[in-house]
Amino acid sequence: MISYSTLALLALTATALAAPTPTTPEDPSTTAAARANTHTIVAALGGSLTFSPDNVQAEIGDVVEWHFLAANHSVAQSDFANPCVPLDDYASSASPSGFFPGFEFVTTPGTQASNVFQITITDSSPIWYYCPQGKHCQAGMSGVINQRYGEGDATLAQYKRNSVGSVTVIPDEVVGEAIANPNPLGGF
Ligand SMILES: [Cu+2]
Repeated sequence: MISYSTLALLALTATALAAPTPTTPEDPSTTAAARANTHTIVAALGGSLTFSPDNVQAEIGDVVEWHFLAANHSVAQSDFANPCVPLDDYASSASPSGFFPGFEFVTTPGTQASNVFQITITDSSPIWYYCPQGKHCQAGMSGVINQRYGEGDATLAQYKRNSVGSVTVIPDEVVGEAIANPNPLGGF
């Protein structure tokens, strides 16, 4: 036999089950909080032989996107020890491993090239790069992503000093691809 108190408990349970779902939003997940960022680097801002900014800290999963102003610049990966030289160009490797999207960024004064170049950061190692046009690298047109700041670590300032006496090597192979500028109306 079901007592009155049991029936009351069942009714309470039914009420609780029928309660509306909470409408307050859940806390954002850590995945959403760690959403990837895009870091924009501009080549030849103000006509200078520079990348701006030339020293970027990026998280794994972030995108680094180079934009190019006049007249004809590009970007090639190197390493710290061999400034202005493509990564692996000096080694016996059969194929280059550093990025170089080619000279796909020619543009006229006052405009930015219709193409950009992107990489996605996959680890925390420093990435050194330079402009392989003419003697731009010797003039300081180089940069680093995720430079380390410990005692004795390689610095961009030292890379640029070492560049002065180096000879620029244009990569003999395109590695990576220029893409259409996803934000052509963005100014700098
Ligand atoms: Cu250049």
